Amino acid sequence: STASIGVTGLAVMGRNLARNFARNGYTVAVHNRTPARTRSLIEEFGHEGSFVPAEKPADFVAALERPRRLMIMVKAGGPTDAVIDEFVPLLDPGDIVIDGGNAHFEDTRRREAALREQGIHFVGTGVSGGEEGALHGPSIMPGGSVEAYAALGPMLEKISAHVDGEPCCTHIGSDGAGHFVKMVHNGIEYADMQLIAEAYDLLRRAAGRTPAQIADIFRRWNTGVLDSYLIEITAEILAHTDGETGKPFVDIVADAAEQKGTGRWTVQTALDVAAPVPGIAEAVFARSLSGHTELRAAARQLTGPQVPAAAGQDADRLVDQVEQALYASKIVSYAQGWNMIQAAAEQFGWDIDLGAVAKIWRGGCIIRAGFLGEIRSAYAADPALPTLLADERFSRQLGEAQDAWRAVVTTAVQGSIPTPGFSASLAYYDALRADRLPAALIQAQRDFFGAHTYQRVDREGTFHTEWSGDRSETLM
Ligand code: NBP
Repeated sequence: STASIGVTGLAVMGRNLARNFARNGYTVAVHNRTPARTRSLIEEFGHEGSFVPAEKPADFVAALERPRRLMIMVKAGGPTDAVIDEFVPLLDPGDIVIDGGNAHFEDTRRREAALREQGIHFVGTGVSGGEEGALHGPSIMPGGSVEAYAALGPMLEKISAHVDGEPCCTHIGSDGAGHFVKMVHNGIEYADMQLIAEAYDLLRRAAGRTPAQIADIFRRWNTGVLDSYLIEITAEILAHTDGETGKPFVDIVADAAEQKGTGRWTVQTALDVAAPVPGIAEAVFARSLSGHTELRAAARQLTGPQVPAAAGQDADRLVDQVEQALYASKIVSYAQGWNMIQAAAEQFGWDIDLGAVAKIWRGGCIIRAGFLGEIRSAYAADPALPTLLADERFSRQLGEAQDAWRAVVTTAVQGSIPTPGFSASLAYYDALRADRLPAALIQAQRDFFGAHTYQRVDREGTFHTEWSGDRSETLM
C-alpha cells in the first residue's frame, strides 16, 4: 500500500480533486464505477503526479496506506450510500471515509452514526468552488471527529485554496457540521446572486445604463467594499456580447433561473432550526418565480406605472445609492446565514468557530470576497456576537447606507422594479431594530381564536382573555 489517499468517483469534481492531491505530492489511488473514467484520467493527467489506478474495489482499498483515507466523489444521495455499502466491508476500524459530495447534512449525520458503530470515521465534507476550485484549491468544510481531522486535515488544508498563506479549510464540527455549513454557503450564494441581479436591474431600468456601462460600474465597485468573485464575474458577463446576434449576452439568455437544490435545502432547514433567513428565502423564491413562465404569462395584463429612467445627475446619484443598498443588503443576508449556523450549532451540539467559517470562505469558493475578512474580524472581536448587525463596523456601515438603501427601495417600488432581496433585507433591518413589533397583535389574535395565551409587558406569567365571554383575564 502506497497511496496516501484514494478518490472514488472520477467525474469532473473527483478527477480534479485527485489531480490536486497528486499535484501536491500525494500518491493518489483512483477508482470509478465505470473504469473508462479511471483510464482517461491516467492517460490525460497521469504525468501530473503519482496515481495508482484501480479497477476493482479490493485493489483500490489495498493500495491505501493505513489508516486508509478514502474519498467518495459521486452523485449525492443513493449513489453515495451504494458506494459506502460497497467499500465499508473492505475497511478496518480507524479508517476514514470522506464524502466530498453535496450530501444533505441529515444524511451525513445518519452515515456518520452508522459507520461510527463499526469504528470507521465518516467525514462529511463540503467542497466549494466547482470544477476549477477542485483542481486549483477549493474551500473545504470537513465535519466528523477531531481524531479523523488530525489524520486527514493537513492533507485537505494543503490542497485547499490559500489566502494570505492561510488554508481555506478548517475542522467545522462533528458529524454533519461540514455539510451543514456548505449548505448555508450555497444559501448565501443564492442571496448574493439575487442582490447583484437586482442591482443590475435597477441600474439598467431605473438609471438607464447599458449592460456595457453596468459592467464598468461593477468593475469599479469591485475595487471597494463589494470586492468579490461574484461582482467580478458579473462585470465580465455584462461586458460580453453574443457572437451570433451582436446583442448584449445577458439579453439573449432566457430569464428563468434554475436551481440544483441546496438553496431550497437551506430554506427548508432554516424553518426547522427556527432561523429567520428572509434574504436567502427571497432569493430561492425569486428563482422559482422566474421559472413559472405560465404564471408570468397569465399576469402579463396586470398594470403598473411606467417610469422613465433617471438621467444626468439623478442617474449618477442612483448608481451610488444602489451600491450602498447592495452592500447593506449583503451584510444582512450574511448575518442571516451566520445566525442559521449558530442556531444549528446549538441544536446539534456543534462547536463551530464562526470566525473560522468566514476565514475559509475568503478563497476557493463562489462567495469569496474581501468582505469575509471583515466578518472574521467581527467574530475575532466578539466570538459570541449575537448578530453581525451588532458589530460596531457593520452597524456603522448600515447606518451610513440606510438613506440610500431606503431611496433605492422607494425608487424600485415606484418604478415597478421587483427587488425582493433589497426590500426583505431592509425590512429585516427595521424589524430587528424596532422597539415594538406588531407581533403583539398577532399573539392577541392567536389568543382570541385559539386560546393560545399571551405574556404581558408589565407582569410575569401566562395569560388568557375570555374573548367569547366577559373578556376577563385569567392568569394561566
Ligand atoms: P456527478 O454528481 O455527476 O456524479 C457522477 C459520478 O458518480 C460518476 O463518477 C459516477 O460513476 C458516479 N456514480 C453514480 Br452517478 N452512481 C453511482 C453508483 N451507484 N455507484 C458508484 N458510482 C456512482 O459528479 P460531479 O459533478 O463530479 O460531482 C461529484 C459530487 O460533488 C456530487 O455529490 C456533487 O454534488 C458534488 N459537487 C459538485 C460540484 C460541481 O461544481 N459539479 C461542486 C461541489 C460539489 P460512473 O462514471 O460510473 O457513472
